[in-house]
Amino acid sequence: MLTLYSFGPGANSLKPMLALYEKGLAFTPHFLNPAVFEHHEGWFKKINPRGQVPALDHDGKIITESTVICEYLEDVFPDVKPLRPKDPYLIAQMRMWTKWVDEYFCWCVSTIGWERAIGPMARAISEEEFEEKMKHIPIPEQVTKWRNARNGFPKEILEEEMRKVRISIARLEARLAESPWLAGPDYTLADICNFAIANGMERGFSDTVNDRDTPHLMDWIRRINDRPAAKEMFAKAKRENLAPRPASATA
Ligand SMILES: N[C@@H](CCC(=O)N[C@@H](CS)C(=O)NCC(=O)O)C(=O)O
Repeated sequence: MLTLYSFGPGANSLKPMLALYEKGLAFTPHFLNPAVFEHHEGWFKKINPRGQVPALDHDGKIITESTVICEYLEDVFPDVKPLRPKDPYLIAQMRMWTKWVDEYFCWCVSTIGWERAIGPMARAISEEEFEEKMKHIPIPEQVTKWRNARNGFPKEILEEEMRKVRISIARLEARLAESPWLAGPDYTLADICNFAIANGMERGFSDTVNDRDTPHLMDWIRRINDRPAAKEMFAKAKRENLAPRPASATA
C-alpha cells in the first residue's frame, strides 16, 4: 500500500504525485495544511523527522526527499510506465537535471515564493503564536527562512535569487530549444522534477517566462499540463478543493 503525504500538486510535493499518476499506481493521498503548520506536528515528525513534505509510506517503509521517492517508485515498479531511461548515458542526463533542480533551480524560486506567499501567512499570526510555532521546526535553516519570510527577506538576497531564477530559465529554454524533453527523446523524471518548480512561473514570473522570450519552455509546460496524468491530477485536486500551488508559492 502506498500513502503520499504532501501539500498537494505543487513544488516538491508535485514530483512524486505526478510520477504516481503517470505510472497509474493506486495510492492514498494525505494532504497536510501548511497554513496551520501541520507538517511540524509530532505525529508527522514521526514520519519525517525533518518536518517536510513529501513523504511516501510504502507498506510501512518511509521514504523522504521528493526526487528519491520518484527514483524509488522506478526501482519498485520498473515495468509500470517507466519514467527513467534504460541507457546509462540517458540515465546520467536525467540525474544531471534532477540534481540541478534539487540543488539550484528549486532554491531560488523557493525564496521568492516564501517572500510572496509564506510572508503574509507568517505575518497573519501573533508574535507569541509565531514563536511557539518556531519551537517545533526541526531544521534550523527552515526557522531562519520562516523568520525571513515574516520580516521580509533582505533586498540583496531577493535580487540574488531573482538573478538565479533568470539563469535557470535561460538554461531550461536553451535545453528545450534543442531537445523535446530534458533528458533526451523521452519524457522522464527530469521533466517531472523540473516541471514541479517551473509550472506556474508563466504567471508568477511572467516577465521572464512568456511566449516571446521562452517559447520552448512555454511549449514544454503546456505539453506536460496536457498529458492525461497531469490533467487527472490537477482535476482531482480541484475537486478536492486543493488548488494547484505553483512552486513559487509553496517550495
Ligand atoms: N529536499 C526536500 C525538500 C522538501 C521541502 O522543501 N518541502 C517543502 C514543501 S515543497 C516543505 O515541507 N516546506 C515547509 C517547511 O519547511 O516548513 C525534498 O525534495 O523533498
